Amino acid sequence: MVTIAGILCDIRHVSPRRIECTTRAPGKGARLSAPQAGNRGLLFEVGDAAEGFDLTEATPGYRWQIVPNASSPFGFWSKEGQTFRARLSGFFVAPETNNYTFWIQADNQASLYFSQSEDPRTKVKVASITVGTADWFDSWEQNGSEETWQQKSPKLELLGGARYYLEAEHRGRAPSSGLRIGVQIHNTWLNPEVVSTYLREKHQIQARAQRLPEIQMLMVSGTGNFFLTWDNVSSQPIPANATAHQIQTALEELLAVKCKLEPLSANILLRLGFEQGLESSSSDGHLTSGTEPFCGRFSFHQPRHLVLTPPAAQKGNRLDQYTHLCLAYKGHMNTILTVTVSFTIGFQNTVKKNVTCDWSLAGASPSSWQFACTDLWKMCVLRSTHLQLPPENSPVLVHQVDLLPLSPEMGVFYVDEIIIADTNLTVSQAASGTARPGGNLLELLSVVGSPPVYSVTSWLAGCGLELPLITAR
Ligand SMILES: [Ca+2]
Repeated sequence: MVTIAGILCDIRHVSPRRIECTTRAPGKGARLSAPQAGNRGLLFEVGDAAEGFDLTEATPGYRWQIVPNASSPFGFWSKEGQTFRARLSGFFVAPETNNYTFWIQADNQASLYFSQSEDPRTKVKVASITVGTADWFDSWEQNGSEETWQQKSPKLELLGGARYYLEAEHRGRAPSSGLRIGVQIHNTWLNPEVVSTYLREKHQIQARAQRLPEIQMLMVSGTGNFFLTWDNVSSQPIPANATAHQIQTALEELLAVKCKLEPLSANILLRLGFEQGLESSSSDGHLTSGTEPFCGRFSFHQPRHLVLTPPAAQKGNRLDQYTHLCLAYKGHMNTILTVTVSFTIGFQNTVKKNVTCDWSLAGASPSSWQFACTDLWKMCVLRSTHLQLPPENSPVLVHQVDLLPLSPEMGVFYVDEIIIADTNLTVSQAASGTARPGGNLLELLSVVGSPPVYSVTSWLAGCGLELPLITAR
């Protein structure tokens, strides 16, 4: 059976290459002007339609051809520099009942229309790109306020053997690599093992979270002192008429990791715990209370360059007295700390010298803290070959110590408890006395109010849950 424009055509002669037939009178509702399904391939039309004008047969330079693939023919528009408008239209016959997705790819603005029937009048826009893309999965889809960007259609349920009208429009300037329409069939046995040209769609998932604090109301009545308890850790006595700041300090104390320095006899020139900011140092890293510190509540994250300036550094501190540099660290294995010591030799000598040496931080791990000391005098100054050794009894005065952590992959790196002292020492964490309410690390805490009612606002690190109540006794 042969139909032309949906009208039955009586066959007069059939040869392997040719069918001759005569159409019957068109019935009511026949669409004679619209495209009709039947041909193989798609109709490709192009013309130099100006902005805002449709592409029709009357368009200057209009031409057409039937193309065997769902793409513009190669070199379709030869007038270089000329703006053009092109269209691919035709029918998609679903090879089986399944879900399909249509894609477009073009080097300039393009849109794809699809009709759930053969009728072009019911076409709707299913995909569009506002600028060119080099490949099928080049760009993330956007459906924001500013622009719609959709290189693919929604998933369409199509019936096997049914014919669907589709049309793609393309605007650009010659020379152009044209427009392509792609079809993706879902629920298929075709996979990367079977099809060498298999393309994997990429997905971008954007997640947003709103972080809210935990707020607890604390009511204190009576006179004398009371204690606050959180996670079985109790505070120092707090007066009943305490200010919000006093309450805050007491709670922060509960959350701090307690540490012990040994030996007690050690003379300390500089101790940097990052609890009060950078103190006598400068760096490009940042203070954080969002991860477990070594001591206190804060540690220092990702310093690429940390400059330690011991007190009275203008005059200098005697390196032969304060020989040891100690610190707690957490980070990538094989982290090396490059230490530069700036110093002068002798009281008269005003020429500053630098000596740089590497300190390999043994046993570094991104999950646990280590504490270690090095002898700057032995490791850096005495070992330095290019340095003339200072004469006996002539002091080496240190003005500045620069730390540059070097890691094979500069991943996580934290430091805490940086100490310059006269001897090898250790800082160790106390086994108890640190509150982690409900297992949570608290990044930030603030207390407002006045006796007898206070409001305690807690920001949990890493979006923790289940913060138990503070109790007052
Ligand atoms: Ca600290």
